Amino acid sequence: MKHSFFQNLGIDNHLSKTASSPDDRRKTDYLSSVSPIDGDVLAHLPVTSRPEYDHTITKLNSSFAQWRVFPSPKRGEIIRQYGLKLRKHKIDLGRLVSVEMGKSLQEGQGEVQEMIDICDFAVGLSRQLYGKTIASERPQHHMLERWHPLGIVGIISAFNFPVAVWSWNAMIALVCGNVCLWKPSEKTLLCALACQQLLQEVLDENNINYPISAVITGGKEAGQWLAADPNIRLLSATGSATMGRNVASRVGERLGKVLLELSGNNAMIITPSANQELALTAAVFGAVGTAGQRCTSTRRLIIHRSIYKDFTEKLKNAYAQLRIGNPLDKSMHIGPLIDREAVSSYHKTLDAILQQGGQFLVEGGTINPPGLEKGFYVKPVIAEISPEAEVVQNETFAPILYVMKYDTIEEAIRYQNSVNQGLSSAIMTTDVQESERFISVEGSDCGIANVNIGTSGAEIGGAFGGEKETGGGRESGSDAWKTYMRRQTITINFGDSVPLAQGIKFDI
Ligand code: UN1
Repeated sequence: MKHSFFQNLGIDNHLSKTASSPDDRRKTDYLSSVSPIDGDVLAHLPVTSRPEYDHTITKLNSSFAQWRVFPSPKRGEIIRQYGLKLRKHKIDLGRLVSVEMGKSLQEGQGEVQEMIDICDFAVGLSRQLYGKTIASERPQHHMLERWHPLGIVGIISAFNFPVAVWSWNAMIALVCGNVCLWKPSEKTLLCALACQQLLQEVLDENNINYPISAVITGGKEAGQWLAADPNIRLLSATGSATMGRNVASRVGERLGKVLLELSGNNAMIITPSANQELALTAAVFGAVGTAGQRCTSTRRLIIHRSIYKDFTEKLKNAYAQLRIGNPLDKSMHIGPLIDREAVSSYHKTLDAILQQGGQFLVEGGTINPPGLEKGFYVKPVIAEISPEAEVVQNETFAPILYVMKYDTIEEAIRYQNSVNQGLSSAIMTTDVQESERFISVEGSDCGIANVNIGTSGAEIGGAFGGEKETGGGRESGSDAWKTYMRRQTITINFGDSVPLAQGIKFDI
């Protein structure tokens, strides 16, 4: 595959490393970037060595000393320019996301739009890192709460949102005055190098000659370096619950800070009063969009018994219209899964569905679109199954949708909350009591609870993340920025004595 956008994004020099001599190859480990569209190897990229990692940490620590004193609105100005750079390269970067990750062109560009949006948010935030003044109980004293940056923020990102999720973390962390070290998924390295390159261009244009962001390439081991390293003052990790557990326990050993955005197992409740057309579109996009590889993908539909038959028929018809194939072809709805391993876990889940008493309303299987036989394409599946079945409790990153019946709203909410994950949830209803119930304390236990929209496709303005095995972290908008800063409580005495709090007397 020849792609001019490699050049436009300034990453063709990385590609030239693919041509390194066999001797060079032996000296260094390489990771391959493979397009899931057709199995084409796009690049072989050298893995960061431990000495290189240590060197990067030293450099970032010294950058931090400079960046933290660069006034935050000025930091915002750098991010503003990065947003402009992204606007300029939206088509190219979106295309790279599609080629390397396999999502549709529209969704690839949507991801870049999400980056642009978070840049805009971060620019505003750079003038709004507000602290507090607090009344002191002591005479002639006052208290302040201030926010300071942490230092190096480590970011481990997943393949499914190879650019947006990094930017949620990095743009906020940077305006807060941190510097960032990014370990992208080893499956989407070119995307990371392109984002980094565009940021570097902005720094060069502003004569900022120290790195505020760096990328390391590697697998699990590199992730463990970050987790074990006390220089990483916050480690934000997006991925599976298994990865999150590994990372959190290592960071926990050193009593460091983590921000986790892990598995989702998102459900939509479809009530008798729902607008069924709206519910159908939201459910189908939620389940098959990005080939079911979003943390927010709809995995479960909890449908009221009275409309179950009718609605599942509509679903079956809708699934029959879906076109699976090259995501660069605008007429396709569904692109490939990320790799062979993903295809095999899809198949394992299909076997488990049958073993656990489920039955398929829409059957699965692999497909080989002509000319793309080395890609990783599968059919989206609908399975009718008990909400208690074990397979339903786990997230499979594939377009597999479970459908189940409910009788009362209490029961529906109980099913919705019965899994170990707690990222996103939705209810389709025009009944105000039901919707209020769903968003009340007795309702959804997820970080995201939507009414009459699907489980995926969150805007950047809200805090993004979830409860339980989803990890509890919040990224992106609202006041998620506070996680990237340390809070300092300050008490100032402008009097001539030292009165103690709680009325304690201490005379000398
Ligand atoms: C993810 O899958 O990790 O809400 C992020 C959404 C997107 C982000 C998903 N804005 O679906």
